[in-house]
Amino acid sequence: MNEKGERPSKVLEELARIIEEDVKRFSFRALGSMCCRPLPISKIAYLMGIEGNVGDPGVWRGIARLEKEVIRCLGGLLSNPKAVGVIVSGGTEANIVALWAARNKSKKREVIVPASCHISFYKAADLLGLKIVRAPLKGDFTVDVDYVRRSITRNTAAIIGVAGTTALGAVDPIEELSELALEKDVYLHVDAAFGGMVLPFLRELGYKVPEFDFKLEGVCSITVDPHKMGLAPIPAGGILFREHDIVESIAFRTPYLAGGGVKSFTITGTRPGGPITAVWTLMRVLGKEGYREIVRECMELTELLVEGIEQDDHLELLMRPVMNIVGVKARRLSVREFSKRMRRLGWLLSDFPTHLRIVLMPHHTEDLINELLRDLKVAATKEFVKPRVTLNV
Ligand code: 0PR
Repeated sequence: MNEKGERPSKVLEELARIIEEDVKRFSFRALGSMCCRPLPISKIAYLMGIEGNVGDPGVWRGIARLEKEVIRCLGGLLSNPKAVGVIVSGGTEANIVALWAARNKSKKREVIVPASCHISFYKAADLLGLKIVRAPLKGDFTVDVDYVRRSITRNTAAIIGVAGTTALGAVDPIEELSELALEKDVYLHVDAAFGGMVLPFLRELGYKVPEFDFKLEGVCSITVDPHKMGLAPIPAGGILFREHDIVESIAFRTPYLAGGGVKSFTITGTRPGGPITAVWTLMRVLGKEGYREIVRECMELTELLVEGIEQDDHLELLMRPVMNIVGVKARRLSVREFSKRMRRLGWLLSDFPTHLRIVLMPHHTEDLINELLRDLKVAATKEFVKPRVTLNV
C-alpha cells in the first residue's frame, strides 16, 4: 500500500480499464462459464442491499424478510414453498451445509456420490471428515443406482444425486434415488445448483423433465444457485431443506448480536444483503414468465449448436443435451489438442477429460454461436493451420 492516498478519479479509471477487459472476455468468448451477466436492474438492487448483514437479522429486518421471501419462491419452484433455507455464497457452500446437516443428523461418516459430482463434494467430505464412495455412471452419464444401492452400509450418512451435472447437464434418476433413500432410511441431497433454475421452466415449456425436487419424498435438501441460471450477481447460492428438523443439528445460537440473539445454520456469520436484494428484485421483475423466456432462448441457442455439431463429420456430441450445456469432441483429435486449437482461436471453453463443455447463457447471441460453430469445425479438421496472430481476447 502506498503511504499517500491517490486521486479517486485516477484510481477508478484504472479500475474501470482492468474490469472492462475481463467483462469483454467474459461476454464474448467465455462459453465455458455457468455464470451469466447479471441483469442491470439486479446490480442496482445489489447496491441497495450492500450495507446489509443478514447475519444480524434483528437489525436488518427488511432484508431478512426478503431472504425468507426468496427462499419461499425458490421452494415454490422446487415443489415445497415451506422449505427452510438460506442464500449462501454459491453451490460449494450449499453442498457443504447439506452434508454437514446429513452427517450430524445421521452421526455417520460415508457419503455416496455420483462420479459426475462437482468438486465441492470432495471439499465438503474433506472438511467434514467423511469418506467418499464414488458411484460410476451408466452410458447415459447418469449415476448407476444399483451401484449406489449395493454401496449403502450402516455407515452411510447420505447419498447424492445431481440434477444438471457440471460436465454435461445430465440429470440423475432422482426418483429412483428417492425411493432408495426412503427404503434404506438415508439422507438424499440433490445438487441442482445449475439445473434448479432450468428444469422447472423447461417443464413449463413442454419438455419432458424427470422429477428431481421436493415432490419426491426422499429428497431432504436441494442446492439451487441464483448466480448461475438465475441471472443474479455473484455470490448468490441457495440451500433448501425439506423441513426445519433437518437443520437442528447444525444450528448455532449467537447470543450477543446487536439485533438480539439468533440461531442460524450457516457457515458464515456476517452474510451480505446485496445478493438477497438482487435475487428478490429479479424474481419480482422477471416472474416465472421472464425466467421461462430466458430458458427458452438458451435452449434455442443450444439447439442451434447441437444441429451444427451433428451436421459436421469431424465433430461429435457426447450426449443429447437435457439443458443448455453441450459436450463436444473432435472425432480425429485428442481433447487436449482440440482444446488447444480452440484456445488459439480465442475461445474460452471448459476442458473435461472426455470433451469440451459449452454453456449457452442468456448473454450469448445467435451470431456468437454461429461464429463458435465455424471455429469448432475449423479446429476439428486435421488440416488446421495455427493462426499467425494469437487472438488477444
Ligand atoms: N454444483 C454444480 C453442479 C456445479 O456445477 C457447481 C459449479 C457447483 C455445485 C459449485 O458452485 P459454486 O462454484 O457456485 O460454488 N459449477 C461451475 C463450473 O464448475 C462453477 C464455475 C462457474 C466455474 C463459472 C467457472 C466459471 O466461470 O463450471
